[in-house]
Amino acid sequence: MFNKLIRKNEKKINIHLDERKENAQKEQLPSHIAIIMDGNGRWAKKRSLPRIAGHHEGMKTVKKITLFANEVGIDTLTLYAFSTENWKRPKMEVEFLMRLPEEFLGTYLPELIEQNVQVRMMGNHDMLPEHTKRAIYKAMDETAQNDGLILNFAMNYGSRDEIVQAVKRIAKQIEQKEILEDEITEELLTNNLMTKDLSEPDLLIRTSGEVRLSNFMLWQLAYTEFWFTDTLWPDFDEACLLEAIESYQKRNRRYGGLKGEEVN
Ligand code: V07
Repeated sequence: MFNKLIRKNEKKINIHLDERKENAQKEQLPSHIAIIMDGNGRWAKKRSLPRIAGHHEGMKTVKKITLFANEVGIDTLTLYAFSTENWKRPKMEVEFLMRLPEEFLGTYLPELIEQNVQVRMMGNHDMLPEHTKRAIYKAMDETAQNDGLILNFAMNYGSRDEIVQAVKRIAKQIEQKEILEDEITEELLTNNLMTKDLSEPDLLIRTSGEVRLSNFMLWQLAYTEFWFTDTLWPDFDEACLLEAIESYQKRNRRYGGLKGEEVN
């Protein structure tokens, strides 16, 4: 029993990354992967570095995972970069975080364009500093014609706020007699969310051992498979992403082609 387990593990380690990638591509891939990129501060603390060093390292992981997800054939990657709660952090840390989109795009945008990636953003833009918005809008603009991976950053995003905004918009449509109460459906609410142009995530990943949603895509994750790992975000790599995808595919296989939800 244990020997079998050990052999299985060794086999897994020994299979080259490319081979694992190719095997994953033979089966149904998650079309949309969403990630809560946790553990940057802890990564830095372990090395006696300031928290911002962890954020900076985490930024490099974003680039690595984006290019790999694109290579594998994932359609959409949504990354939780900055939550509405993150404003409570020390001013200096917030200022550093707000510089990261510029640094990221300044360094990597040419390669993202070359790799056909489309940059998008969801969240409340109003409160973001001008310099942050400028960099992101420019990237969105310059990648709008691409048709590869959609790289969707959740910036100043909170899911309950997103739902409240959607409800307000619908209320206004009713008030202005554009729709009737009976026309309020799940689909209508879905179409008033910030993700209206995206599919729902098939796979949610959260790193760093926390097992919470933290106000992330509450509506959109209703049927999503969750995958949690103790790996800290700056240590997350191609093999980790493949492991999450393999786990997703194993679960999918277990449903044995059953369509729809089996709740009983
Ligand atoms: C941030 C690095 C990843 C770990 C999580 C916290 C720190 C990339 C971006 C980004 C955002 C928008 C964009 C291009 C890049 C980013 C923030 C934090 C606020 F268009 N990484 N990263 N933004 N971290």
